[in-house]
Amino acid sequence: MTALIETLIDIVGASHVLQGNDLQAYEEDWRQRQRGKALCVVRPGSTQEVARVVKACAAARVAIVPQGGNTGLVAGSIPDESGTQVLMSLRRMTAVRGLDPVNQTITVEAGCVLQSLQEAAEQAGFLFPLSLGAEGSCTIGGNLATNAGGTQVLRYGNARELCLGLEVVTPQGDLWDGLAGLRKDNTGYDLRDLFVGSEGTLGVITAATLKLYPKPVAQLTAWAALASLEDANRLLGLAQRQLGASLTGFEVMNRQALQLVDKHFPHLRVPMWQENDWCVLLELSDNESEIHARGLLESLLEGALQDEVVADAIVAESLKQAHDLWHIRESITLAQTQEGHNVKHDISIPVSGIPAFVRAADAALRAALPGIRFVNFGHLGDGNLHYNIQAPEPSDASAFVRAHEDQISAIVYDMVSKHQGSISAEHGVGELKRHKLAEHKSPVALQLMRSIKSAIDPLNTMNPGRLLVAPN
Ligand code: FAD
Ligand code: 2HG
Ligand code: ZN
Repeated sequence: MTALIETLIDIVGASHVLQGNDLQAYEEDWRQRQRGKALCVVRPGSTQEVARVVKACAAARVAIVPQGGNTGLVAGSIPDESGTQVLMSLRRMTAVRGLDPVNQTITVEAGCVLQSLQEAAEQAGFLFPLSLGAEGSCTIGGNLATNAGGTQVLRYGNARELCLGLEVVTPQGDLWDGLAGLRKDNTGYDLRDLFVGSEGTLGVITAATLKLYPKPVAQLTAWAALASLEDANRLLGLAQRQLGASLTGFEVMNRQALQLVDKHFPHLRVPMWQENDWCVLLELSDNESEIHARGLLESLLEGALQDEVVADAIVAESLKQAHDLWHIRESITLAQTQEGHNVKHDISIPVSGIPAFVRAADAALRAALPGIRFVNFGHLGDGNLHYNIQAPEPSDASAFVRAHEDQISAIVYDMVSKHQGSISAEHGVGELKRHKLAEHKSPVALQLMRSIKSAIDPLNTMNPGRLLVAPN
């Protein structure tokens, strides 16, 4: 091991090979659910350095765990507890390599923070639409490796749909340059799509070419209160019919989610949560004018109020008010963290089935564990709900999660399967859900996934033990 560390120091320099006890930020997951121990943290500064590090680790049969912003919610970016894995942080690789305004693409290195990428696009008059609560610290490499979703998927798609090309270092340390920003390319298996969503198990993403969009002329945000998820689906249908592709976001939040934001961040002044079971945040992007956009949104909401689909609604009067409303939505995860450990389920169901799913899952869980709190929110337009469970009040949240997580998740995931859903809509599988994946994915799908893994990474050195568990 000492020889490997000396080789790594030769490649990236002594100041970029970190060892010792002060590696908590790299070794602990964002939710503080798990902590591993790395042999060392290596911080390459270029694709060539990544390739040399991977080659050296492969020669020594040492596993690599790639890490971007370490904001993942499934503990996929931290090492195991063995102290033998090299944690590779991509955070030094932040360059914007180029922007092609005619092709409407931008090429960036993997460690570029999502917000910096959005800003680089904006400075050139474009929109890079991927948007999520962790955008100030997650990296585009991590976004692609998890196929991240967020709040604009309804209109622009998830990270996969925004990606036109990748540069990847393979587990053998070879470089695949697939960066050309082609919108059409039918030359066999789609390698790009294989690496997107592979959670560091097939190689290290070092750069990407991504789609840009013209910046909308106007963006408006509305907040509406509703009595039920059925009404939320009705409003979604009306909005899709009346606004078409201008509808760029449609988020739901239940009362308990907003109550937690109100409790932990009272200065955010959450509207309408006390009197209503559900609230919706809607975003409209328009290429004509703000007056045009406001007219569309107001007529949608007036109709919905008249038909009693919504109980109350406001349209943000200024950019600041819109930003404040989005901030409330993006603060739910943090409010849940403040409240204590919780059980997360990032599920997807066909949109039409969401109300029935929530009714059935709520009833089954209430019967099993009276007093638990349902913190539900998410991207209703994508059929993606964060069906999260918080311990009853008052109780020791960590002890509750330790004692009941498996029981709760088994009930929820069985219900998801009954509703033809997925147990991971956007966060990925990582360490936390790999056993659940093995239970809920078909044997044929799992076998195909294992074949791909062993063909590309026969030594199993890329993020081993994540995503897939070995067959029994
Ligand atoms: P990390 O956490 O560092 O890594 C995630 C996975 O990708 C790991 O398996 C890691 O090994 C792998 N990986 C990282 N970089 C590379 C690379 N260069 N090459 C190969 N593999 C790599 N997710 C959503 O989808 N939608 C949301 O709305 C959303 N909101 C969030 C809000 C908050 C407050 C937080 C904390 C998280 C949220 N997330 C969300 C989850 C998380 O932000 C995303 O999964 C994000 O894409 C992870 O990026 P990262 O750079 O932090 O990756
Ligand atoms: C979001 O949509 C994220 O805010 C986080 O995906 C979800 O905390 C969660 O469960
Ligand atoms: Zn989400």
